[in-house]
Amino acid sequence: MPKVVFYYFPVKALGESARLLLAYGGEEFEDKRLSPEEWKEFKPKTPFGQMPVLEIDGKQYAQSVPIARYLGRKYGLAGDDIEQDFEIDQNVEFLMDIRSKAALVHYDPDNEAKAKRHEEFCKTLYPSMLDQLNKLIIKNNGHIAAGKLTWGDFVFAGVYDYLKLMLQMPHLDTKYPGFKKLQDTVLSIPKVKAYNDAAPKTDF
Ligand SMILES: N[C@@H](CCC(=O)N[C@@H](CS)C(=O)NCC(=O)O)C(=O)O
Repeated sequence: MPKVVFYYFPVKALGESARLLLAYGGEEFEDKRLSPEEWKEFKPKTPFGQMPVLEIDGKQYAQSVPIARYLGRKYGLAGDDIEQDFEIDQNVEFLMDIRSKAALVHYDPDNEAKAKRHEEFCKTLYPSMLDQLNKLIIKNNGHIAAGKLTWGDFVFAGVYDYLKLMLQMPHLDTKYPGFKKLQDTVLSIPKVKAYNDAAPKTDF
């Protein structure tokens, strides 16, 4: 059996998709949730000085979306052909675009600029992007792409709470019930549920 170690901070954010996928694949893995001190020591040993990092028998895999794509392929959660593979990549990238915009605001250290940009994005950006995402999910029978369960759904399920936090939209579930439903679809898969029930509870 390979030795699998997954390294991330003690939150879901960009790390949860891989944890959910490893659980789906029935992979036994060490779920290393590093403290700031541990991270300081580990950072120079990672490919890009960032986490998440997946390690399989000593080989490191970095970047959250490529890790999810890799695990998805391994566990039969890719598209049926290159057209579907493209669609999954495309729609996950769009989800990540929303995350990047929200992160610009969330991590702005200047509170005044942060409030101003949030207001601007709430008017000019978020509504159309979120509507577009909602339409994609409706068109794909409650999934992010390809009309079926794929690794892209795990990216969505893993990052959704973090997205709500960064968008400052705790009530997003009410406006777009399909978002929560998609997260629940993934979290209710028996092996994923078993992982999730036992995992440390974090807000995002
Ligand atoms: N594109 C990368 C971004 C990774 C990233 O931003 N990681 C952050 C945590 S979410 C990090 O490691 N921050 C600590 C640091 O840069 O020292 C991915 O998707 O994996």
